[in-house]
Amino acid sequence: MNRTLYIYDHCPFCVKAEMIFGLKDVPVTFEILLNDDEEGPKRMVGKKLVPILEEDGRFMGESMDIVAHIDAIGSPVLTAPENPQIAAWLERCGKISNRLFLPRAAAAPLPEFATTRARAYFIRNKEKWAGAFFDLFEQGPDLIREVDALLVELAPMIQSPEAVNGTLSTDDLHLFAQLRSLTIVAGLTFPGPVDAYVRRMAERAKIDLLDQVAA
Ligand SMILES: N[C@@H](CCC(=O)N[C@@H](CS)C(=O)NCC(=O)O)C(=O)O
Repeated sequence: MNRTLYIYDHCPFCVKAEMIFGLKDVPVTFEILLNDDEEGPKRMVGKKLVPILEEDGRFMGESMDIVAHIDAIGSPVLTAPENPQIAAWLERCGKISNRLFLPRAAAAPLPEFATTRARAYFIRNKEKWAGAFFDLFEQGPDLIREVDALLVELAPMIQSPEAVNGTLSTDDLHLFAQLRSLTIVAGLTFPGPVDAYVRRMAERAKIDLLDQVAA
């Protein structure tokens, strides 16, 4: 079976889908699309959204559908129940972290922004709903203080660097995707258990963090 996962490197939904391949050692080719490529995704799934999984010429969208599909091969690895406290934390953190993440992702040397047009497309689309990136940079110190406080709250919820609830669950996909996005923000302080978790999960899932391009 030939599998290709179409992604953007910055995209947290894509990270969730990428993780299941790494955690289960299922062979896959990652193909990073240009951010302004509208035709490619529309041809595959009828809308301009990634991740998209192609299996022998058949296409599937929706990150968590892809996760469930791949986890069903052989023995599932996402076996622990979710902890509602993690979802509640993610809900609170997501609103703030996007305002730190998006302007920094837009400036980073990521493959989906390999052309000037692709980067401009991303900036236009994201500024429409997140606000002007320059203004978001100006708010950086306040936003960093808020996220630092949330990361301190998260630390005691992490049961092990191997899995937030002790054994792998879908919480690990949602949480790692969020924390990986935050590694692009220079000046945040990851408390010890959060730092150990994000680094170990990156190893287990075979996904690079964004700290090399942090700003
Ligand atoms: N519900 C979808 C959401 C996917 C999604 O929002 N993907 C974003 C990238 S993070 C996207 O492709 N947006 C269109 C764009 O960036 O132009 C999923 O979980 O797969």
